[in-house]
Amino acid sequence: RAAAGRVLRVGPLGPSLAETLRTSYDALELPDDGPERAAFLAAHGGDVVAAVTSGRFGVGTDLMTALPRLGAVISFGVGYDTTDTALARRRGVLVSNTPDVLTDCVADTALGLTLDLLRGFSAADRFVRAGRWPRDGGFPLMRRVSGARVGVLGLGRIGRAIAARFAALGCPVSYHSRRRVPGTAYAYAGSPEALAAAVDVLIVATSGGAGTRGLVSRDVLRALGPGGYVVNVSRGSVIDEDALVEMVTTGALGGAGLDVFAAEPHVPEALFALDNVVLLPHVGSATVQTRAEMERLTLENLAGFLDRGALVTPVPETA
Ligand code: 8YV
Repeated sequence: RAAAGRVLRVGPLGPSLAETLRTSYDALELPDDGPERAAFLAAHGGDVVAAVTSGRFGVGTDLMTALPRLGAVISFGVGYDTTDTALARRRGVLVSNTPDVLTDCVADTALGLTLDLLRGFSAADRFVRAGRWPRDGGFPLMRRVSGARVGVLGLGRIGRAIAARFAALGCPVSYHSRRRVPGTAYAYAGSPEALAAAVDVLIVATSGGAGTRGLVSRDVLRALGPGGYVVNVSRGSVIDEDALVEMVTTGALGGAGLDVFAAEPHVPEALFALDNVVLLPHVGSATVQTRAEMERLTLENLAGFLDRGALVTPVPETA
């Protein structure tokens, strides 16, 4: 084996992945934050060569510092903003994620959230279940999706899959990314604000982390306006959530479809009573098929590191 030492599981992960880590790798399990964790790290921190985690937990600065022999952070999921990649790079710690295998499911989620938000399907379902159809007559008219102007913020792998879905609905698609993406026919907007001003629906598909925190600011939401909608399948941190809550409540923003939130699993309760928002519990990649692929890729990265000292899908920062 290229790396002799213990595997550490950070965060619960899925039951089947946790089971494999326990039975095939005799993995250690990081206790919840508190005195128990400190004692655990003092006893075992020096044995750990690989940590398996997810974007929800990650290996941040403090934990990485407590693992002096760490050689790899293997993250389940495409986003790894909770892992300190700058420190990892300085220390020569490799980091992997699970790209590509979840692209279609996350793009499907963006499409589904948009259809639900503009057409009011979840709200209409609540209307029927409450027995209101015979009492109140028909449901109010909603907003057409086909042909609506769609802006994708972050035209990476997932952003492109989202764009292709909306292009198929006859929606004019434009985008903003840090850089222009060569070889696409979609119109480029020079800033998030310019993009928001030009579209009916703004779909957030950037990566999370410090570089995109608050990118969808109050000004960007204002540019979207009362007739505009925002959909987020990225990270809650990308949107100014306080501004969003205020603006969907007052009608300064038309509506929001959200799969991710600033402080998951807590969702601002002010949103619960609103019919112009659709709220999902971070299910972008949550299908049996995709989660199985993510798990397979996670275990391939772990085996690659332990056997050959190489990851299958390293992230660009530490590749
Ligand atoms: C999570 C995600 O990884 O891939 C991502 O970045 O946000 C999800 O797929 C998954 O929920 C496990 O935390």
